[in-house]
Amino acid sequence: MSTLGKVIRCKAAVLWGLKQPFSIEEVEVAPPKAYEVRIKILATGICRSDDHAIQGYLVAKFPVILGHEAAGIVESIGEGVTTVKPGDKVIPLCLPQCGKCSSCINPNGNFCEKVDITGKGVLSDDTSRFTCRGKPVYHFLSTSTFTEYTVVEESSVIKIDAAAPLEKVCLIGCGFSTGYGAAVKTAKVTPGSTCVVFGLGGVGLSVIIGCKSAGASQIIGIDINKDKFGKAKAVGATECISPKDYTKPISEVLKEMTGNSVGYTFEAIGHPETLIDALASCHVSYGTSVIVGLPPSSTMLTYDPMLLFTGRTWKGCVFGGWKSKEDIPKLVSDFLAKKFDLDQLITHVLPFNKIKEGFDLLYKGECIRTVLVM
Ligand code: COD
Ligand code: ZN
Ligand code: ZN
Repeated sequence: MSTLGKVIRCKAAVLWGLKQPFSIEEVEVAPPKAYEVRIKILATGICRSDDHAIQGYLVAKFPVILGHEAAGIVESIGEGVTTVKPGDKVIPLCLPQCGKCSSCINPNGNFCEKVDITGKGVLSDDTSRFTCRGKPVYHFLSTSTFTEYTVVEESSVIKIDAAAPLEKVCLIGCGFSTGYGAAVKTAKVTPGSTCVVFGLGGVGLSVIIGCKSAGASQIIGIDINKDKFGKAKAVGATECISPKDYTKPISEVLKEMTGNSVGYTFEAIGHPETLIDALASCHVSYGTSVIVGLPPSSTMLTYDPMLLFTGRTWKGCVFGGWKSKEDIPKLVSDFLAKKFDLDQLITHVLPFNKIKEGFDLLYKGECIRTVLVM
């Protein structure tokens, strides 16, 4: 029976309030309005930012359906939609590309002003497409993928190659692209260079994959959890160290280890102290440090301006610096052409209704990426 134009009843993981457990509920998903797309989600990764919303570090409106790193198939489209059609394989975009705002029209910007970073939780007509037990349930990062069906705006979805395995390329929707792009797109790591990556979670490992593919000759991974070292070396780190093993500042340790040649550092933890450590660790005059992790909102940094005065470059990037609509299909093609491997990042695959176990793995530091399959 066709679902076209009808409300779909399906399973979703609803979070009723801050720091609450997920509740698998039956929700109603309204048909897409004009310029909207309803997607059947088939695979969704668990990203640290979903937990940031649970803990309140990232603002969300409750009750909410979290999840933003996913892949699926278009079920139906609203009036005026031209870039996708029912049956297309797609990736929802937690960073939209509207094509019209000041970031979108500049070749160097990607922070589209349609991004829902302030947690409005609604689509452009200021309403939600989800209801549960008679109450509206809000959207998250314009995507909401911890559900069998979701509705997004056309600016928040892109068609990908029909040959793409959805349970793998879902990582291109956030974690992989964020880290890989920080190295190859934002820092533009040069061949033969020395790189240091702070934080060896899924994002940090993706930075390492980017540094390696850009031809870096020395890649040092840093983490306080030594269990992360094996995987980091498997994806390309040449050495790994824990700051806990040293009494002197990590910048001094790195200077000695590399003969004072650190060209690039990346912070993929999201802590104020390690952001400054990463800045201080790149070369005094030609080093570049890239901010990938984001500390909890309202955090302020204090640092010695001398760190920048001497010539260092301090850069940030969202989603690796990629323009999402333009670049995601290319990243999927590069994956299909075996230019990088995503298998090493996927440590666990669980059925969707085991979402709580997936988050437990994240809290215990036992996974790189858990992918939930519907
Ligand atoms: N020193 C060294 N390593 C540390 C320290 C420390 N003081 N504290 C924690 N770590 C390590 C942990 O042991 C862990 O291995 C790693 O840092 C962090 O990994 P994960 O698995 O928790 O997180 P990731 O890789 O999934 O995500 C990291 C981000 C930095 C991207 C994330 O936390 C974040 O800040 N997100 C918001 C910013 C963003 O752009 N996100 C992408 C869009 S959702
Ligand atoms: Zn994410
Ligand atoms: Zn835009």
